[in-house]
Amino acid sequence: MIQKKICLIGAFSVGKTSLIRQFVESIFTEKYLTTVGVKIDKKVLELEEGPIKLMIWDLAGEDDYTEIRLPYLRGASGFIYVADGTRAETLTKIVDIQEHIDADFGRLPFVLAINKHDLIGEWEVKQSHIDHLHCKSWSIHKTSALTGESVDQLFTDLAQQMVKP
Ligand SMILES: Nc1nc2c(ncn2[C@@H]2O[C@H](COP(=O)(O)OP(=O)(O)OP(=O)(O)O)[C@@H](O)[C@H]2O)c(=O)[nH]1
Ligand SMILES: [Mg+2]
Repeated sequence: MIQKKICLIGAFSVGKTSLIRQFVESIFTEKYLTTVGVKIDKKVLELEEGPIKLMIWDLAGEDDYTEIRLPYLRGASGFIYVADGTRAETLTKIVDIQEHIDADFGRLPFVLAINKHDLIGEWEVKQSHIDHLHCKSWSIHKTSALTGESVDQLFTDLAQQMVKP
C-alpha cells in the first residue's frame, strides 16, 4: 500500500491536534493540552486510485519558520497548514512559513485549513485575504475540529494531490 508522511504546521492552539483527533478518532475535546515534540498517527484512506496510508505528524505549535524543527519535516510528501480564523495573525504567519518551506523543500502538495469555523462570529480572518490566496491557487478549507466540518475533505484533498501522477 502507498504510504505518505504528512505534517501539520501552524501556530500554538490553532487546532492541529484537534483536527487529527477528529479525523482519526472522531473525537473533540475542549481541553487544551499543548503538543510537546511530535506525535504520529496513522490512518488509511480509500481513494478512487486505491488505498493510501497516511502517517500524520502532529508537531508542536510554532509561530515562526525559525522555530520549526526542520528535521521533523524531512521525508514529508505533503503539508497541512493550519490557521485559526479567530486570530488573523495565525494566517499571516502561516503564509510566511509556507514560502520558506517551499523554498527549502521544493514545491510539495499542501492544503490550508482555516480552523474554528464554528466560531464564525468571532472570526478576524477577512474573506479578501482568503480570496487573495485562492488567486494564488491555494487549496483552502474552512474547518471545525469541533463539528467535524470539512475535516475529512481537508485530508482527502491533500491525499489526492499526493497520489496524482
Ligand atoms: N471552537 C473550537 N475550538 C477548537 C477547534 N479546534 C481546536 N479547538 C480548541 O482550541 C484549543 C487548542 O487545540 P489544539 O488542537 O490542542 O491546538 P494545537 O494547534 O494542537 O496546539 P499546540 O499543540 O499547542 O500547537 C483546544 O482548547 C481545542 O479544544 C475548533 O474547530 N473549534
Ligand atoms: Mg497540538
